[in-house]
Amino acid sequence: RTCSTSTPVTTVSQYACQRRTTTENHNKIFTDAFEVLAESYEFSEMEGPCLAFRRAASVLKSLPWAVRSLGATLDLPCLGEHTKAVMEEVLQCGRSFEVEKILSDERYRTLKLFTSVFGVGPKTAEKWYRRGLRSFTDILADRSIHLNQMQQTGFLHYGDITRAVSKAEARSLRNIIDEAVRAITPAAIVALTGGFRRGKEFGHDVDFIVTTPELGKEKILLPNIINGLKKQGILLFCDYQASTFDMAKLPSYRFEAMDHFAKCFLILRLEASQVEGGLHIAEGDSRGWRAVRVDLVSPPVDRYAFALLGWTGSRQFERDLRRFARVKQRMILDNHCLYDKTKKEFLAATTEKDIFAHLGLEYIEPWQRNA
Ligand code: 8DG
Ligand code: MN
Ligand code: MN
Repeated sequence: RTCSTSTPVTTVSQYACQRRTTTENHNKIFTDAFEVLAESYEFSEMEGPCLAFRRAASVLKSLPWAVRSLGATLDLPCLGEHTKAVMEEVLQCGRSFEVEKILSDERYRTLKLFTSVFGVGPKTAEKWYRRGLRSFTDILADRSIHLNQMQQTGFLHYGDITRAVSKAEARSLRNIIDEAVRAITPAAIVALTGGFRRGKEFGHDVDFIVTTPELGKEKILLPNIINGLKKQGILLFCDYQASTFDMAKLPSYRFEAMDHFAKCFLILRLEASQVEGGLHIAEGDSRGWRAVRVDLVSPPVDRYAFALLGWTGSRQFERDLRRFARVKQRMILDNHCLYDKTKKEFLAATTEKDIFAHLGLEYIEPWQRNA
């Protein structure tokens, strides 16, 4: 390439938190391929290449145009040799042979299948694969395998849980959670978060933050909501994790660490009659209900902005927010707080805008965080 002395009109940042990424993806043929490669590296516990492909996918997702030649990618960050080789294949043949090879690989297919069950992570999937198991029938027929409660529920509601949740279903669930919360304390705060807050049409679950304006009162919230849902007869599964949050033990230096707020991972029974336009279920399925995954997290209200920012995602956006904070600002950001290592102090925030401002970042709207 001939070297140009003029700076490009638009530079794309290597940080997702400095890009605006809507749900409109003009480069799906590439990003789908990268996602397969990233997942395959994840199954092999090769974090470096996995992250490299996730970053590359994220950069392409942020572009308001479709890449039509490798030449068009010269000014883009995070695209390495391997990434470009895959793109070249896709540009020339419409598909990547490396990706096709992975998609037909027995180990990849099996791990993908096993991890699609709620409660089965890569470690368990790997263990089952090494035992020679290849299908759900193999697993369920193997009497030496003990399935925990989460996995049993995962198999029981497999079809429903692997089917995407629609926006209409998310709205209906919001009403259900709203009602359950209001019955406990009318002043409670309920906020939709996760992918639906980012404007996605479909999700694998629905995520909510619930808290109370009065600090400390949020403690009674989740146990009572769970009870209320149980009484309504719509609680199919509940994994409740009590709070381990302790302001004195912050900040956490662990990257991608789970947060310490009280939370629960639920499976709820959603009635068709409660969903405008009906359920998003398989054609020909005449049941009047479906099972759906719902996550509730309950931070103390003074941690609300951090929890909201952390749970809105996307995962790649979160990763880069933290990386940006660490590398560019010498700050530590997590779901609980923001710590300035230079000033040796916590930075207060009541809104997401406060946090972006502390980080020296332009505010990015939730629907622009689909990195
Ligand atoms: P989807 O459900 O539509 O597929 O996408 P999503 O809403 O972006 O993904 P998610 O898996 O529901 O996660 C939403 C955000 O929550 C994501 O940015 C990661 C964040 N998150 C935490 N802590 C935890 C946790 O303990 N478990 C899970 N599952 N997600 C968490 O900050
Ligand atoms: Mn979600
Ligand atoms: Mn979730």
